[in-house]
Amino acid sequence: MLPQKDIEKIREELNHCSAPLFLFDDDPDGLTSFLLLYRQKQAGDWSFIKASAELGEEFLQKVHDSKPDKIFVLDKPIVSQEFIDQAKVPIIWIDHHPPVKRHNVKYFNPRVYDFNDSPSTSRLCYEVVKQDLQQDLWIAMIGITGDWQLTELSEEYRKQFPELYPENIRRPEDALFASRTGQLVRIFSSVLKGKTSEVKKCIRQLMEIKDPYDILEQRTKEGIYVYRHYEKVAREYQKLLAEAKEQATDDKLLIYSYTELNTSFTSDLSNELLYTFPDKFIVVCRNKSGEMKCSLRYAGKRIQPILEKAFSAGVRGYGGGHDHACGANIKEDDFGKFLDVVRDSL
Ligand SMILES: [Mn+2]
Repeated sequence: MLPQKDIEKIREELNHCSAPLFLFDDDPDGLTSFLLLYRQKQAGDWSFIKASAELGEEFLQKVHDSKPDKIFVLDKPIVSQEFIDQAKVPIIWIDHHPPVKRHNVKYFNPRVYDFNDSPSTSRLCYEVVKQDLQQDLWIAMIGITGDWQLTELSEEYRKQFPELYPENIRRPEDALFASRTGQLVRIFSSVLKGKTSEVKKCIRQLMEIKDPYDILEQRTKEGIYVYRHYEKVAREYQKLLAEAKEQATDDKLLIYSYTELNTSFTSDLSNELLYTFPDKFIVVCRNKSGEMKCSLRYAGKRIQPILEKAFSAGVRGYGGGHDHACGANIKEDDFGKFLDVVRDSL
């Protein structure tokens, strides 16, 4: 966890601005981090940034348009120095990916203190707002669960919503796939999929929703809107999931690729496949303009060294992430070679 002095500093920064711009990763952790800070501040502009993209110069236009007096970057592993230099606005960057060095940015990352301590960004943001927003613990729990984490917050959460987080949760994946909090994670994940205009409208609903049951039981017009969007996305997702499960054989590798132009389900699919097939090395990819955009999951070994081996063997691409969950972009022509390296490494 970040030291209390850092939490206080972030709180100060949030208090002392009038037109913040929030830029966040497009996954449940990034989204809930934003919601927590926004609900505290009740002001500002915002934009989500595709997980595959580093935050670079192409986002300067957004800065130019919204004229913020401060920028908060949430749950993004990489922000380019060019972006920082040219934004010409104070930047507060809160993250929990492997630390990187940048100048002229206020960087808050617990891994700077302890490399192995990686609480989700939503966990950090909840710490910042909790004295005013205890009622938003459920939002933090969605981000935490979405990042495959268990925290001591679950006890308080269970008191508030016993049916959303049953006693028998022992592992993060139990919360994700065998609790209604997991369903909320999937709902929040679906909010980030589809046409940008629809995504924005869904996020605006989430900014208003006070209670998770408003969504789960469709009790308010905002909840109904978000739930309907989720159902639409879920239909598409379930179709792909069924196809992916059919690819499982005796092979240690489970490879599933699909072509879909608008929506990426790779990360959600690979998570659920790993839960169903815990011993397999999961490769889910989306073929887009000659590149295989892959999501890799494997519980048995760290994935990063396998990736490095592939790249040094001449596979063209890039990738990285967490120990047992990585993303990678591999040139389509080298994909066979990439799979050979993975197979050899297991
Ligand atoms: Mn995260």
